Amino acid sequence: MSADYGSDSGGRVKGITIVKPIVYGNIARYFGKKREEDGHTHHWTLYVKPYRNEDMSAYVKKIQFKLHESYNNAVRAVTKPPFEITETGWGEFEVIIKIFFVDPNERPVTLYHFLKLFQTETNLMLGKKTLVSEHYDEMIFQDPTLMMQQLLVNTRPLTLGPYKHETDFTDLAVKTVGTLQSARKKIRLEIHDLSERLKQSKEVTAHFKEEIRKLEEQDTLREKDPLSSVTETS
Ligand code: SLL
Repeated sequence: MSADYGSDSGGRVKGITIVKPIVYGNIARYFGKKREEDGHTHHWTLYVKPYRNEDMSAYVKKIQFKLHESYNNAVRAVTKPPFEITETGWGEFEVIIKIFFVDPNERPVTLYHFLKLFQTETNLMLGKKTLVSEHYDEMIFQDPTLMMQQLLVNTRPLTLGPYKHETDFTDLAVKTVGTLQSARKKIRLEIHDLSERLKQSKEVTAHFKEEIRKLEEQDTLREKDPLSSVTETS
């Protein structure tokens, strides 16, 4: 028996969302001096990794890295893990990363990463030799085809041993929650402050409205009886 997904569903299973967290970026290391032949100064590796220990090639067909034009074959494609490019160079530039999926119905995901080479002053003082510039992100698959759903769900681990990242993302998540909480508190206080000011302004407006009303009332009285004595209001 064949399942009927409806003529306009493109074979997609409705109401399903699968999230795949990833980590992408680069690490870099200074040679220690400038290389005579080509002026290169750094060694770097650019990558896209799964956040969890899984073999992404089950559902990723290839990952394309578009490097700076000064590189030979600036567009590099990697079809199996590790999805990374190792090179040498002298300058920083923006990389366009495009992830293609096994299911051609799935639109490729594009990421932008600024390939960093130069350490910050602080890291240099701390004696950190390897620069790490990486980001956490999530690929979201909305209503994937049945085939893609199977590929996304039935993945195998990438490594048998422990799997960890350069960045402690759990720690980063805790810190980010803290930052968000204090921002929320600050905004709450600001809202409170502004509503107080609004309340005061409303009171002032009401007061003046009342004054206007009184003056208009006097005016009307004067029109009706111009001879009546007018008492000045302050
Ligand atoms: C800059 N806008 O001027 C950047 C460009 C280019 C980086 C950086 C060497 C390539 C090669 C290389 O590092 N290019 O010689 O193969 O800083």
